[in-house]
Amino acid sequence: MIERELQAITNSRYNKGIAECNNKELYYALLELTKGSIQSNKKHKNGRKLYYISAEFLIGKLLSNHLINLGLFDEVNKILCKYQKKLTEIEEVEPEPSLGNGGLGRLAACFLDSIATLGLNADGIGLNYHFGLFKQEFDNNLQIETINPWIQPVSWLNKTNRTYQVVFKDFTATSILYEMDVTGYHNGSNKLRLFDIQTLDESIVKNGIIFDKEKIAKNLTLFLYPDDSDEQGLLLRIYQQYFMVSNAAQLILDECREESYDLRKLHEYVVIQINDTHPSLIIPELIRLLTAEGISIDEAIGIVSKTCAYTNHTILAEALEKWPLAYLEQVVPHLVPIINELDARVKEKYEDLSVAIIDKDNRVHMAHMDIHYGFSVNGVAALHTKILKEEELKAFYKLYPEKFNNKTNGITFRRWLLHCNQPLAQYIEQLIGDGFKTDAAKLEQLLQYKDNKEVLLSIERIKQENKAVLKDYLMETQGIEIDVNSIFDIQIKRLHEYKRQQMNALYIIYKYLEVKKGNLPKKKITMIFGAKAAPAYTIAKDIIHLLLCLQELIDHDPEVNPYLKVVMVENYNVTKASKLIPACDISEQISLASKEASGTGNMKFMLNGAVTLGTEDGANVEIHQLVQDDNIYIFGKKSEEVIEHYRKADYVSRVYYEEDALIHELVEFILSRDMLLIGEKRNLVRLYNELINKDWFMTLLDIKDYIKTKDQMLEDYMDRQSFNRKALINIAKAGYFSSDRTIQQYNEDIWRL
Ligand code: CRA
Repeated sequence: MIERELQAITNSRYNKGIAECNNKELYYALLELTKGSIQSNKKHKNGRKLYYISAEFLIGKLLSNHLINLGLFDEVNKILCKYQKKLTEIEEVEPEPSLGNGGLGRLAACFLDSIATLGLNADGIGLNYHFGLFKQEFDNNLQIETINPWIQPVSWLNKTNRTYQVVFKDFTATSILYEMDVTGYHNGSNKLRLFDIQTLDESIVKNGIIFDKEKIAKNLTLFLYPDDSDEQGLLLRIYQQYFMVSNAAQLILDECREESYDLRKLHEYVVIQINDTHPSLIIPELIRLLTAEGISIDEAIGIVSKTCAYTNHTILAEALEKWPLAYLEQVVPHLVPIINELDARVKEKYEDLSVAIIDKDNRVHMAHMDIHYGFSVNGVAALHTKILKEEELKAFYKLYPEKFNNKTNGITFRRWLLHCNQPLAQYIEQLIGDGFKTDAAKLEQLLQYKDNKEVLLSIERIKQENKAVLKDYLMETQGIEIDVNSIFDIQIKRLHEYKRQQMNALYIIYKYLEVKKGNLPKKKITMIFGAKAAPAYTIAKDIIHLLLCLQELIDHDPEVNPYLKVVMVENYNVTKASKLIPACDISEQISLASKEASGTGNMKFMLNGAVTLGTEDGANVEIHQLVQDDNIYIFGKKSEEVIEHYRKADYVSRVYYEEDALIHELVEFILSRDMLLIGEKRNLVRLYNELINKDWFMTLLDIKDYIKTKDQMLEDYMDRQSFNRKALINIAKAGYFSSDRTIQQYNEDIWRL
């Protein structure tokens, strides 16, 4: 049946049969086939509708994802096999959408998958960035940014007729709506709705990612998170945010009108989840639009406050958006009176100025607006929500204890197990049946095999297969040779000082020096990194430089390279994550306690049988509770202690550097002769100084415990059976981190769809 359909498509498109088509032709044929199946699989949804508004949706490639969700994956695979074609090779043709940056965007994508799977009435709303997040290349051991074009004439995007006018102070933009289908696992579909500006001009981008930031009509939807290190960049971000939410608000109200809903009862029909503060301007925009309908400002504020809910994803001060009122005045002056009114009401009611929306420097605190004028505030892991309540947002928690709730993040098991690790998924199915595919908690049934030698050995063999696949992939994509008989230690995530890739780099230096001294590891270690640094984040780029220099140093040192290998994966993205995670032994989750709101990579690794090396931070805390001490390696200072250091401002990294001989040696190595021969002096010196004089994220505080714990872990790895047992227990306990569970909780406590 499917075969005949596919045959018909290749015939009409290319005038040839499946067998004669190349991978590219087959990709487009499958795209057409899949789109057709989604259409026939749509289900009518009613009831209250959720709009999940987010600046990012890091959805990854979609072909296999849709095939799995539609229940067509195995059949299509079989058909392709028959003609000696491979789906994995066909998939290579598909460009990965560049609509996200990191965890927040990937979370939004996992959520859309679970929302559709649970059959909830909901759409995602965002922007259709043409180049999205930059593409990373390495040149001379430095990160270079180039454009990441991903939109093709035929793709998963469907152009609609919907268009809106978005009024800015200096011009009026005309939008156009694109949509992508979001399929649920064996259950209907929803939509991801992406707004674009009609006047966009891709040709204004020159020299990598440089463009004229003032030509808003031409640049508005070019990039996700354009450089905001200058005033023009900041203004552009406000233009983008308002464009996103004004379109969203108009769309939401239109859909209500289409159903003849009474806008005065908006909250009965609609709930809006504000994903971090990028979409926060939806609050004043909706109030503005409702008052334009003749609703009083009092009533409009009341309606919106019952409709909007806010998710906080970070406590890092620099990520909590505060827009100067003067900038809003320049871009969207019509929102300013409303924001002033919202602020005045807060100031009238509460004396505590720390909860004001507009501060004494005339900056608008977006999160404060969300909390006062939304009905729910949630953090993304238990520890994170606790810190919000007790520290960061304490003053707000006192005012509105009932609004605060925790929703520990989750991941979709369709992509992060069924698709990325088919051998493991099939093996689990053999052991416990396929119930875990719809009820992730069933993975616990694996525990009955935790002492079964044969099962443990099979788990090890599957990892070994996955390592071989990764080896081929790295050879093909970067010409890098890795040893499948080494221990794979992986840290993949955005580059940020709080995530402490620099601490891992110091570990590399430590191991390098150990080998030089003749203290050889029992087994070779391959340390793999993948990370993009924000283009204007200098120290993050210096850390990438350090890692690339260490990679080169070790590659060229015959004394060390039999024992140690460093690999920096270029342009880390969802596609690469899905090759790296199934092959991993040690999952590095080493952020400074209190700083990583949740992390979701930690969950993906666990699900694929990697053991976590981590701090008591974010969702690591919950992983620890689930797997217990024996099956995780925890090190470093706890969040209370870290917070205390910040409060007292008493952490001085130089003291650690001066008083500890080992720390001294490791840090000094950054400026050693060998390193200066390979690297750029300017970058290395800057990073060295940062570590000694600032070290805001306390690398030197935790480095010794980190080294000790990691060495213990490497030692324990040698007892294969016992380490495989840890892997199995991690898989068995990962069910809690299914985004299906997270979404069920959002729906029960917040959305009530
Ligand atoms: N960077 C957090 O730092 C968290 C994700 C998703 C982040 C992660 O710890 O897992 O959100 N925060 O909740 C963020 O983007 C703006 O803040 C992230 O992705």
